[in-house]
Amino acid sequence: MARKTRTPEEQSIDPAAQKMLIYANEVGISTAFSRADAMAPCNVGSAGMCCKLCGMGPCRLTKEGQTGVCGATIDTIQARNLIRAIAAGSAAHSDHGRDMAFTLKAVANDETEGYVIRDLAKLRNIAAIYDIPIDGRSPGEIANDLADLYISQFGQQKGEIAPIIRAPEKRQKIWAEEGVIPRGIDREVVEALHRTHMGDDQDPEHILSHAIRTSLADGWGGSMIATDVSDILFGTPAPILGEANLGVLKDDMVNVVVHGHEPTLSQMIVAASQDPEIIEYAREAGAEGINLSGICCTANEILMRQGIPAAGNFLHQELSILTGAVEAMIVDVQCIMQALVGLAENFHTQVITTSPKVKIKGATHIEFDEKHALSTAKQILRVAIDNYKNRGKTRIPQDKEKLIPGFSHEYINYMLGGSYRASFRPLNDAIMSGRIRGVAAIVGCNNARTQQDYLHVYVTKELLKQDVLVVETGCGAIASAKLGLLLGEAGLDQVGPGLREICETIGIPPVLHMGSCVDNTRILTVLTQMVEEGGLGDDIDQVPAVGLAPEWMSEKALSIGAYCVASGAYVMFGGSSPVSGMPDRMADSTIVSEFISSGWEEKYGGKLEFVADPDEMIRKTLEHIDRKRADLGLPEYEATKFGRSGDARMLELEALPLEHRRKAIYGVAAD
Ligand code: XCC
Ligand code: SF4
Repeated sequence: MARKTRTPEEQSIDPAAQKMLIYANEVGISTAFSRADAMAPCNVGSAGMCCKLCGMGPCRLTKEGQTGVCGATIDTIQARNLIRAIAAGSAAHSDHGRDMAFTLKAVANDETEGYVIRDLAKLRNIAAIYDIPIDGRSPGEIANDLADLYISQFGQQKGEIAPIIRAPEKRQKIWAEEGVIPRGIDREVVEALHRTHMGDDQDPEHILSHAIRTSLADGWGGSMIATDVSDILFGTPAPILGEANLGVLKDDMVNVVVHGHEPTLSQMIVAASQDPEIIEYAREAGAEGINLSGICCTANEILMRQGIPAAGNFLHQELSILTGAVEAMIVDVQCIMQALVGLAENFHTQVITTSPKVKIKGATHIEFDEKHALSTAKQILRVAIDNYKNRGKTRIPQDKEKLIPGFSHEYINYMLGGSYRASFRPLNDAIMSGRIRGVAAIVGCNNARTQQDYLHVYVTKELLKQDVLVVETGCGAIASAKLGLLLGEAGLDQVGPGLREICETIGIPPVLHMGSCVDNTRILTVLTQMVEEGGLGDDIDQVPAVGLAPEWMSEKALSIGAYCVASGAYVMFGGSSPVSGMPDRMADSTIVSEFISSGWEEKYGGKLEFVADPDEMIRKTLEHIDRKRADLGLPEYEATKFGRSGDARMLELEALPLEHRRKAIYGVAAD
């Protein structure tokens, strides 16, 4: 059956992307968008009905009651596939965290080139959490101890990983009772692989309990370590003005795009690009200088710390090369399409791999290590500059939007109360009064099978109208950025009146960009702090909040989803469900899909669901938020109750006759 080929407008809602897709069609170059159209996903595999764990398979279970050659049921197979994906996601995030911890150790011992400890306050705060002595000690000594502690989390064999103590106490008790507190990060990932080897764990619920443990090793382990160390070394983000979309590329400059995840590389490229010697070298090559931009989570890392523009999210990686204006795309780990190399052959772009873990056939490999970080970064930039003369015709779409990213939990704390009264009290109060109905974290990837950015932006906009405060990370945040939703007060005409009042009072955008995907741990920290502040229950599952990943595609997203559920959140994924099961059964009615929803909710108060229809996702979000409000005894949300303070209220009062005005202000008709 012929597949439907989508038009560029159907493939992406982003005008810059549409322009590049029209060009790709004209010249007959394939992209992830066109390849997705040309190849239908395997309907057996996508529903989680295929097992290829041993040489007797792959076993395709397409009929009711059918089992694999070994007798494995559909439920066991789906549970095994899901935990394997979660383990891979947890491994990816955590290995990133491990590299950060090793970098911290090296910086503490003066073994690196170019890095410093930039955020002493964060170093001291984090060290204090773990009872690492700080008084009278040098930053290097403290950092060395913290690095040792963090490095030991990966290979720890027994006990509990240290960052777990940062969760609400009640949550820790639930985890202890369920026996899911990770012993060591690597251990849980290895055990997930062991349990799913042919002929091991074949009880779906038992397998999925370990999936929770494996995901917790990510969220309250590897990812949290990654965020902590990134802040310590490169600074805790605070709001900064940035720009996003392909229009950030420049015709008269050497365009260098950094793509991937680990800030160790991108931060050093930022530093090197500002080096006078490198700028001079670019000028000698006939360019005005070096123009750096980012793709994917690397973009978020440098955007929220230095305001370096984001060229785009996941599906923009190929599109940026199609502009013909990119001298070099520098990649490290994760979410890097192999197609980049073949695509770049049509242009002058050099794809440069830098991680000892990632090579792509045909790409230039310049290995990056912290001991020679700055020199290597300069070497990479010289390769890019040397390539400037090979540039042909460019077609940079002039689309870009401004944004204000950088809402770390530390900053949110500060912005709500200033230096002296930093606190989450105003946020809790706003939720308790009903000005803010609840909070939604809208995170995760782009997926070439759905219209790029549509689901992210649609769900975000609808929830804002309903007075739901939105926090975002990853490619979802860049989607909102490109479409102008992270613009501070400029976007306030699109939000509900109560939320608008809060945003105007505090001076924040209604969508808070909190960073990259490992920074979803910032959301865990915010939720914990909201609980500790009081008034919203004593555990995360009581907070009127949901997590949404409307366009998910990566295994990391599944790991994030699972640890958020384990932390008490209701999490919904859009797109297709890897556990939907038999085509002749109703979706979401398999034992596994039931278990990760109502089964996990019974244990953890959070649940994971795959909801393809965005309106359904919005409906369920609001229903959940309202139910949590009711459970807390908070007033029912009323759409028109708030939004009258400030200027609007004053104008209204002024319009009243004097005696009515006094009554309105003082409650009595004075005089
Ligand atoms: Fe990758 Fe982190 Fe997904 Fe974007 S959102 S496509 S994982 S870059 Ni994390
Ligand atoms: Fe088939 Fe069982 Fe082997 Fe899986 S483990 S491929 S179900 S025989």
